[in-house]
Amino acid sequence: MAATVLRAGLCRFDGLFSADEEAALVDFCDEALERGRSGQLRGKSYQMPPADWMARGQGRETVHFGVLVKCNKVLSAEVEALPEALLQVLARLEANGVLTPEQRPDTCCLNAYHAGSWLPPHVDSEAFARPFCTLSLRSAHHVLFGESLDAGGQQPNPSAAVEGGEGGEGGEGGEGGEGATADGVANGHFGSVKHGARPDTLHVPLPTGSVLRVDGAAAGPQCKHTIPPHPRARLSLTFRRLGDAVRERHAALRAEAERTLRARISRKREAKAARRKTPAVRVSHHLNLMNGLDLMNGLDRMNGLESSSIETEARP
Ligand SMILES: O=C(O)CCC(=O)C(=O)O
Repeated sequence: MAATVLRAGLCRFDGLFSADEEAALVDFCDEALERGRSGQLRGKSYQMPPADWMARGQGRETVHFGVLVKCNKVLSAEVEALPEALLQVLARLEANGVLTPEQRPDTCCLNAYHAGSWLPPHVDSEAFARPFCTLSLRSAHHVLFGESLDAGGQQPNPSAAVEGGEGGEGGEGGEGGEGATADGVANGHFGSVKHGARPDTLHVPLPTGSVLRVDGAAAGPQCKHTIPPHPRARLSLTFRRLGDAVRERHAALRAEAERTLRARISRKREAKAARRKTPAVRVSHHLNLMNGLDLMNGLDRMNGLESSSIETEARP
């Protein structure tokens, strides 16, 4: 395992997973996506961006574990818990000192980038504690960090001149520069090259199997990060820990929503029973008959719940 400090707060870890383990993680991601597409995942775990976002490449399919993140907002909707495969990844990160037990993430966002898609500059929600980290899979790419990134520069621009090479500090080339150059997609083949030339922009190659830990100033609020367009499909797993206050607030919101839902069901049944002039069936009996998923789906339909978000920038 090798750790490379790229800038204060930014460290990349390589060699944490064997080739077989990487392949198994890719399979896990593909299966999760397939289950999401076919409606087999809980609640709102699976998210597909709107068609117009997809058309302009600003989109990625996502599967959310632990918490739903939509437009960089943390929402209280029902999603899948962290599965065993991801808990094992976290155990590996911990065993190798990437994260301490106290920093252990309780959420993960699986990002599935299609060929050509990109992620606009953003600062991860303040609802998440720092550090957080991202594991790159399927194909190598790079991420840009800086204070003056802008989304316009992320549009593919094949005619852009290659100036400044990797640009910025830390242009180390990763696995022989695979992420940026192996298939002819050097940084300069996209508009992102102009950001690469800016002194404050850092290009960080992301070889497959690498884990990038983001902390301190690199995690915002001034410094943003962005994924430029990439011609090949890529997967990433972003692990983050909800801040304590946010976790408590979300638990309270869900409890409140559950109480409201129970009261609503009770009122409906009583009204129905009154219309039939028969004794009301006790709501507790009805709720016992509902399985957990019905109840959670009911909760998710409640408006107040989903509007409960904490955010900095609503971007990706
Ligand atoms: O795909 C990546 O490497 C970065 C993902 C990211 O920035 C995010 O999920 O907020």
